[in-house]
Amino acid sequence: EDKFHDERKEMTFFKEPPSVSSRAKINGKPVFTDTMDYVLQKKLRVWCSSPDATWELGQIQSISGDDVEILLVNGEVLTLSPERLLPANPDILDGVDNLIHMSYLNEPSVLYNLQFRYSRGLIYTKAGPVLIAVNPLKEVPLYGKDFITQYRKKLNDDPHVYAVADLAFHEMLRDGINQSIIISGESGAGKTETAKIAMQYLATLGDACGMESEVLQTNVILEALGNAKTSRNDNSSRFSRVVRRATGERSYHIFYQLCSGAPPLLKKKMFLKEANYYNYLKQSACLRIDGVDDAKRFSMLVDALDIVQVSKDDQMKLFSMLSAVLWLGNISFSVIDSENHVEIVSNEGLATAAKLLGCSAPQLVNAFTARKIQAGKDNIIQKLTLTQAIDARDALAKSIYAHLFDWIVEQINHSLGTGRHHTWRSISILDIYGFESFIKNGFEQFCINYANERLQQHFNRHLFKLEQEEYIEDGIEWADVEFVDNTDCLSLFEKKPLGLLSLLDEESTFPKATDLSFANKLKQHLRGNSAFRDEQEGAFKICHYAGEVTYDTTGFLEKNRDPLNSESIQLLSSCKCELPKYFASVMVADSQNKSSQSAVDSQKQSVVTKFKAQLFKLMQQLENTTPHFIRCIQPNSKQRPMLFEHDLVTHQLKCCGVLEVVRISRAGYPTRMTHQQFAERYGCLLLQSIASQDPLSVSVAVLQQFNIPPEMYQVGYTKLFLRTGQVAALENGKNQMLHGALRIQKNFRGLHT
Ligand code: AD9
Ligand code: MG
Repeated sequence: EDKFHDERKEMTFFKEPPSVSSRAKINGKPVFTDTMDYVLQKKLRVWCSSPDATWELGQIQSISGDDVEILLVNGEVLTLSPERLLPANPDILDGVDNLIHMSYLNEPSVLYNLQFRYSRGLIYTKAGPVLIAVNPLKEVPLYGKDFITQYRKKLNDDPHVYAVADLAFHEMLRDGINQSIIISGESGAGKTETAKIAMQYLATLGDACGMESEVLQTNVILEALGNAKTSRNDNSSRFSRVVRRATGERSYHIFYQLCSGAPPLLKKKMFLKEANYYNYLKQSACLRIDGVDDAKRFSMLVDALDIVQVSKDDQMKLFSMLSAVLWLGNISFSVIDSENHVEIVSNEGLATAAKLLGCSAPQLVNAFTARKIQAGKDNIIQKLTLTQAIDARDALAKSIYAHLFDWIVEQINHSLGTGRHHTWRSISILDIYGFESFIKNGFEQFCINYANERLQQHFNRHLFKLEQEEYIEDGIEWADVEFVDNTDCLSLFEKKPLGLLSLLDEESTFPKATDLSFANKLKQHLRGNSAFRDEQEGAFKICHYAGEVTYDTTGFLEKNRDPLNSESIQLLSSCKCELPKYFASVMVADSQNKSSQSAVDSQKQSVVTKFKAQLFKLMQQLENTTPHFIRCIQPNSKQRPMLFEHDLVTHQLKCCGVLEVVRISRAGYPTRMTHQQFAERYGCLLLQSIASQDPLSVSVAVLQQFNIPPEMYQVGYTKLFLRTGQVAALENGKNQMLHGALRIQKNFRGLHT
């Protein structure tokens, strides 16, 4: 409320031409007739569409018939028909900090406004309740203690991540409800940085408990284990990539940090070699990141672990498991018969991995070369083929890494004492891997984009569906604002039995199935689905909310199966080292929690099934919070500062429905109170007694007494809905009365006209 009642902003709000509501009603095809007539008549500024789909700013010079003569900013004169024009905002509105204050809401105006601000270092802009953050791709002087103080004391009202964090904090205290800050955007758009900035602010609020530096240092640890270099982002938040990834990308940072930064004694203890000695690291032909010193990062990581009070003993356990993972990758196999069965080559990889895990070499050999199969009452030993053996080895490496990650998070939480006060209210910050569309997209992109699709649904639900449902339920007059709904795409993934996830799981259980047969199965069952497109052999296309992505099915089945066999679990539980034993016990406990299935069966749960379950759990947690949304925008595809590519930005704005959010916020009523609440709060301001004392009559009398214009509020069945800024006037009246100086502003309306 405080933020919006500045006078200039209210004035611009009312400059909105009357056609705005009719425009909002017609999806995709804005009706500008009234507005455009006005613009033509007054010879105002306009956006001219050029053949290459860009927009240029100009001023109308003259009109003859259907020809409009326009003087462009560069001095050129164009003659165009009115359909090629869109109204531009008066220059007094250049760079407004909330898009809802623009007189004319259209694509070029929004783009221009963001660019205007971006070029002045103003990377944050509000779109109604949503914060838009355009990645500066360089350091900008907007952060740190002084800024934090300004936002804490409300001395600065420029849009900022700090302001979002501050609002979340105060709403948590005011309403006693958990909050979430949900950050979304494409890969490389700035989500992780934004999350850290939000944490920085919240950590200073918690500074009273002396926890600030500990909390912030957790990022260093989590990024080392959870982030890696991709072609889009040198510090990308990732999903499984321990054993394989595209050329030119790296595995998780921590491996390279450990290899280049471990001091000699540690190196010796962990049997560490250079990064390029390990198959898991060297296979993607990328060991370094420009401008990053992995050795230095390693010492920063150790500092962070010390600050967070992960004991030296636990640090050693962490490093030895990482080293074990690397050595597992160096275990190799040789084929021994015509059926492709294998034996392990007895090499350094085998011996060292066994030492680090605390098991014997034969135990490892056993886990990777044979498996027990139950046939009736008997157990049969089946020898593994080369592919099966490699899969078993890689599955163990991945599983150790995944459990190691969970374990370190647990250690951190334990040492920070989180969870101890679980009755306290919380603010969750969500930063996930962003939407990805590469030239070649595989299983990793499939999972990442599915998660983003779910998150988009949550965004739509909160900003469009729930908001509009509330108006309609309470019977107020409301013209629906349409938005791009992604329900079809989500159901393409989740439908049973014929959705992408079910079909993938089904195919993964057929021993004879191949990636190609999976692709054909999809084509057979999903052709005709609006979000699915056929592609060349072995590929398929999904129409995501953020664009079409072609997926190559190579590796889908193997990655989805993740065949961690019972031998591997037994191996872990029989290890002498503490962590492998612990991981095995977690696996067993997990499966016992889920059902009466054996540990082995639960381990056979496919990757997408587990992924979906985790995603649903996350969404459920988010649903129990008040959300605050931040949309990160990537300004260009070259990771270069100051460069603003119109197509790319426009595409992202469309994907996240920015124009619709602004429309709905403008048309909407952000303040809602039940008749009862309103009457209780403001009834005391009534100067004359009224006949009926029921809450509705009292409320209406208050609104009338304050001359609140009828377009500024609506009376619903149970609630009053007020536009931005209206409550501020009533609160003001209340304060004045409390201070014994009540002066009713009879010409209240004058404030706005
Ligand atoms: V991914 O989906 O995890 O691949 P993110 O998380 O959206 O992606 P990230 O936060 O890692 O992107 O940002 C990418 C790079 O942009 C960072 O490494 C910084 O170099 C740069 N960046 C992002 N935000 C800021 C900022 N506020 N100030 C300065 C920034 N640089
Ligand atoms: Mg990230």
